[in-house]
Amino acid sequence: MIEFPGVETETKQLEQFLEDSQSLPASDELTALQDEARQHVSRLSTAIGIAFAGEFSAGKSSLANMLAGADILPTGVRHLQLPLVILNYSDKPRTVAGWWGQEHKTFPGVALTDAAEINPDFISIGLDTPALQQVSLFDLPGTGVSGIAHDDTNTLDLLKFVDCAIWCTNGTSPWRESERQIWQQVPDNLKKSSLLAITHTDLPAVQEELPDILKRLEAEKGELFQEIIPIATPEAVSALADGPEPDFERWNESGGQFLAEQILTAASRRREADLENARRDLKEKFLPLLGEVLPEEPVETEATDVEEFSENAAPQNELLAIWKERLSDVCRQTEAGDLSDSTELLQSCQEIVEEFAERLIDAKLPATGADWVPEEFERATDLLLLLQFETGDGPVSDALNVMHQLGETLSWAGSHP
Ligand SMILES: Nc1nc2c(ncn2[C@@H]2O[C@H](COP(=O)(O)OP(=O)(O)OP(=O)(O)O)[C@@H](O)[C@H]2O)c(=O)[nH]1
Ligand SMILES: [Mg+2]
Repeated sequence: MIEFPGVETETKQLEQFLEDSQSLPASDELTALQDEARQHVSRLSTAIGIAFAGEFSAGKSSLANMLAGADILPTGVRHLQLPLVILNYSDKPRTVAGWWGQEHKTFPGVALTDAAEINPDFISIGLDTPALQQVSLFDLPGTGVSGIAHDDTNTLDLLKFVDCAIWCTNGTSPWRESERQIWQQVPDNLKKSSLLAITHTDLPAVQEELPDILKRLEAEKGELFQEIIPIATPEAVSALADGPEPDFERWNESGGQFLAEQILTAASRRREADLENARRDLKEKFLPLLGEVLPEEPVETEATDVEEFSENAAPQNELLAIWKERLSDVCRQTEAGDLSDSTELLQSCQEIVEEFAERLIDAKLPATGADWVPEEFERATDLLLLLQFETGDGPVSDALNVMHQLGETLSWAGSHP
């Protein structure tokens, strides 16, 4: 379902730094750098947090359930009063009732009612759903007119724990003044990676008004949201549950597909930013301390730079040589004007990665512990496909980063003893 840029290469480099730096003379500066490296490792191993926020009964829990692929969160007006509920990954299903700054209580399995009875500040439910390894879903209590949520915990405080938010607004009375007032106080960088979901668009009255609603909200959007997405949640849920194969047409029409894609995009971008930060610190702070330097970063501009960053991937090995050859072809085609737009460039990159994903299935890689490499190429294929549906300069620059990262992976996996 949701695929992300791999973090294995950077995590390995950070762990290697932590191991190798143990032999350096102790100093406060070294301890501070090691702490920073540990923070990067922790950040890269933590799922991206996605909040579902909005007023009472806006449809937050229904959407979170849909994306988790499970009917875990209660929905409807009469449901049990709940604090923040987090759906995250766990090998074995378990429920934790948590309090800020106090010891938590754990229940085996999904035990929402038992956990809610002891009045915790938050409840976290661990499920073995693979997608939750990448994203955690935060179902926030509904805000009222005052913007105050359950237990006086403010929505704005809870939003500090997440990387992206989906503000759910009920299409029957969308984007009220009370919602606007809360959202305006959200930090700008969260706004940039957040979506406004207009729910209940399956209702005829909402459908009728939708063109006007969208016109008004698009005019107001500005920097408030990355995207505005109408969604008919019951339609999307039943399209997914329709027989052995989902009903893709209904899934599309309900807005489910676009919403899932946009969440994926926002979350992948956040992960890419984490990776960029880790790479920068590795290159500028950690590795120079050990006398090593990483290959240069890709230049984040146009297609003609592909050749430039392919040059930086060293040392030579057979797979890497073919990889460089393919990238040079793309450069030549770009320079000759054969790739007329960014979609064609992204398609060419996707084809190359697909070819390598296949080559890698049977390849015996010389590096030890390189079993994850074919999977990284598989994931990159999906990501490059998704980037073709985006607009603007961002996708090309994201694709170049992905290609650079894969080149580094091949450089390592194909040449180490
Ligand atoms: N027709 C229709 N009903 C919806 C939609 N989304 C949610 N609902 C219904 O609206 C009611 C409220 O949905 P919830 O998902 O519980 O809303 P919530 O925002 O989590 O509510 P609170 O947690 O109580 O604040 C439920 O009866 C849902 O079945 C939608 O897109 N269309
Ligand atoms: Mg709810």
